[in-house]
Amino acid sequence: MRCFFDPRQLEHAPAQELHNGAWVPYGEHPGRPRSMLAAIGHVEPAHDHGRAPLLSVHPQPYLEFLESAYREWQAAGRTGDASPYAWPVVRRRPLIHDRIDAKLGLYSFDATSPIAAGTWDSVYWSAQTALSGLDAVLAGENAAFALCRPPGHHCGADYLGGYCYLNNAAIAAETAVRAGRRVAILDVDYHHGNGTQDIFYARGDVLFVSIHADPRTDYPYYWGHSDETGEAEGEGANLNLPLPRGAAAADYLPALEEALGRVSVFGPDLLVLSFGADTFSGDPISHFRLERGDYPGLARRIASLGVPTLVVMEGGYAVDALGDNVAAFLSGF
Ligand code: Q9C
Ligand code: ZN
Repeated sequence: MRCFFDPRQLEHAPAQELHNGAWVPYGEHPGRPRSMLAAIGHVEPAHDHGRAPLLSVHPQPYLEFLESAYREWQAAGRTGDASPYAWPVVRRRPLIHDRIDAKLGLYSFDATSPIAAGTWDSVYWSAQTALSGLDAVLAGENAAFALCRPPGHHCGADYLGGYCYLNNAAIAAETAVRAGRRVAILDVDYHHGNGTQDIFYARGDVLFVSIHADPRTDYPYYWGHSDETGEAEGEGANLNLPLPRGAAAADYLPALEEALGRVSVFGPDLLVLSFGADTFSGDPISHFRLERGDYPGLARRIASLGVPTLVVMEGGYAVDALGDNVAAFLSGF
């Protein structure tokens, strides 16, 4: 399978201070892509598609914020990485904010996604990697793998969160729609893809289906419930299939059958698959029990739809096992 990755995606490297004053890499760190690169072997660099496809999902002021946030944080005399800590809660009146501290809260929904010196370059090239993988599928490949990192499915059109800054899967999906494709998105990361859901929630022309840990117990808590079915034109084009903690392959497969059934009825000619390997039993922040040996079969079942598929990398934090788990999954295509 053709795989895409750009070395600039390694530059995002936030650091976290422990209670004893030591600094450690932040939870989503460059060791993740390094593990995947070691297992996959051959990757092709991304082509630069410019900002237009990013702007098809994210508003210009949000992109300007992402690009300038670290510089503004430093200019305000702050040290370390820029990270939100105060939010305009619901029903606050809209204000024009200049202060970086206020903008960080305005453009985020949680505090898990610091902006470091290399963040903009990394998220820009992560999105370009998704677009480069899409090119391969549009050109006739049955499947391609976009090794996107940082991941994307938690961020919405104008907010970051959950280690995500630009929604790579949404950017690829919207670009495919504008190329005339009928697009479904299937999200099999452990966590609900709240940002992707939000971006397409009122759209009937793009189907979003997600299998994930029940948000009553797991992040992102406020989205991913089974009664979220879409709104307006998008009513019925959103399907959430939450599973309880502890779910293993035997529990996962029926949900996958239901998801694929809905995808089939929708009749896409292109599938964007948001793939997270944090469903693995050994994942340090997640609670499903999929094993490496389960991944090829899951992928084969998805591939059996016969729909050209762009696999977009999302989460997965068992770093030593990550590369081999991803390679196992890709082997099923
Ligand atoms: N104790 C993705 O998988 N919560 N993002 C961290 C850790 C945030 C996961 C709490 C999890 C975000 C793309
Ligand atoms: Zn995840």
